[in-house]
Amino acid sequence: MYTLYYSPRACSLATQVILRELGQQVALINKSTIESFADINPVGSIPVLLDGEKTLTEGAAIILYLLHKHRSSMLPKEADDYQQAVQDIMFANATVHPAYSRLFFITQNMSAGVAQTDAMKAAAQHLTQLWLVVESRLSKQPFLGGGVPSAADILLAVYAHWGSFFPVEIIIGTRAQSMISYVESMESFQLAVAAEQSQTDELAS
Ligand SMILES: N[C@@H](CCC(=O)N[C@@H](CS)C(=O)NCC(=O)O)C(=O)O
Repeated sequence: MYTLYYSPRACSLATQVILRELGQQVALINKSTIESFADINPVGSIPVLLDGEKTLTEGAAIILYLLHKHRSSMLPKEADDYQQAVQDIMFANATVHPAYSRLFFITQNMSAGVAQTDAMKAAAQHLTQLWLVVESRLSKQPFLGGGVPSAADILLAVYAHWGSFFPVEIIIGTRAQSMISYVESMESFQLAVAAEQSQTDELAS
């Protein structure tokens, strides 16, 4: 049994989906319920995963660890396929995630006005470019993982939702949109969202 520290609809949702894809049990702890989260992760970010005595941080590292440990086909053995899978995970986690994080940062740290609007537009344009890269990758296959969703597809589907929080246009092509819709319809994804929601409802009552 793993324990996952999460925030609703944050990147930790992808970790939970992947744990479910791997058939693993997971207990969820909402970060907001922890008084001193810095004691758990001094960086302050989620996901944080507890595996027995071990405390794991950094989303991509956690996912690679889980795929390796549970011998998942989402982490292929053959060198070229392995390299592509890791590159895709890093593209999602280290390139697309921070590009979305910019929107949160601008909203939280710049006063409303022309400068903020321009910064938001520039961030959205960058995201549109990144989704074009995804669109191009999907010209020959439905998922970054080929015929089936990979960890990177799951990460991207989680991030794509964040665009709806902001008054900007981020263009996601039809192939990427189909990939996202498929991942969102997966049982593991639906159960993960429902598990977060049920805790949120409990906290509110
Ligand atoms: N490099 C970290 C960054 C993770 C990250 O930015 N997480 C966001 C949520 S998606 C976060 O924890 N933000 C602060 C917060 O929610 O309080 C990782 O990949 O795990």
